[in-house]
Amino acid sequence: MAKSRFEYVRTYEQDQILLPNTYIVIRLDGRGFHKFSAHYKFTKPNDIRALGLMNKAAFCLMKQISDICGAYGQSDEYSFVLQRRCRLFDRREAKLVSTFASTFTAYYQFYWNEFFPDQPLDATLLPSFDARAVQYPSLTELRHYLSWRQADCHINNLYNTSFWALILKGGETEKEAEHSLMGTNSSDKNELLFSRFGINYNNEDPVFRKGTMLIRDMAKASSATPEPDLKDEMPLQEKSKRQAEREEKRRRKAEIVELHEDIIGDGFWNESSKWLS
Ligand code: DGT
Ligand code: MG
Ligand code: MG
Ligand code: MG
Ligand code: MG
Repeated sequence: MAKSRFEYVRTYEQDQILLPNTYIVIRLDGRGFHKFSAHYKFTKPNDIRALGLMNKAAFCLMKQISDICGAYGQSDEYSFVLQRRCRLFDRREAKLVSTFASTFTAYYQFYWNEFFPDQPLDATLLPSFDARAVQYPSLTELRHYLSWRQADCHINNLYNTSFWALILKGGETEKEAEHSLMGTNSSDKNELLFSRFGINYNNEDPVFRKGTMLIRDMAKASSATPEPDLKDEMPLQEKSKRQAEREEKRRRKAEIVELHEDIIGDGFWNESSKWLS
């Protein structure tokens, strides 16, 4: 095809390519959800509808993009883990983060009515998400990354649960509640919840305490369709292409499992080979 004389401007485009053989994590975070959650009257400290909608959007993104092996969400954020050998969009950073953010946002808006039937979205305040990509060289850093996000979930949730109990059950003002919690550690908050409000923090909904981990369970992905043996005389390139297609098919078929459990300790990571590759 003939090129126009304007074509040269393309050379000004610069693709940032993410490093090969690293775990790519793409974290999305709701833009201005402090205001957004107040506008749509999210319940405090946690709104199960809002979390359900986040999980739905994340699940749909995982269904659509089979390179995602797992995802962890809490509050207004979701982190998506790509397989180490992922070649999606030739690992172009801008293409990855913009596609993830816009696709996730599209699903979030599409399913809004299902989770908030009494509160239609209003064009003056629509949900949107930012996105960033981080690369981790080994399983250790990936594990520490996900642990960091779950620890954040725990710390915030314990604080918010205590804060809103003091206000909603204890009749304190926001200022007073803030003052009451000043300088308290975790066990102080657990004790306060129990002695003053009869709340055993450990009995709170795990989706609030632990967040949500979605894994693509490859162990359950039966290679249901028995593949004929690849012909020995087949060219190597053709062979690996066929293998990649087969792998892709398996990933698409695999069940996506939703967990609300500890992802910091060894238990979860001893089983990680079934979703991480
Ligand atoms: P950003 O991310 O810099 O654009 O600003 P924000 O306002 O989104 O800040 P961020 O992401 O640090 O904090 C999340 C906000 O969303 C925080 O103010 C609490 C709110 N939020 C998230 N989930 C819930 C919920 O289930 N219920 C309520 N009431 N608020 C929530
Ligand atoms: Mg922020
Ligand atoms: Mg946010
Ligand atoms: Mg956030
Ligand atoms: Mg295009």
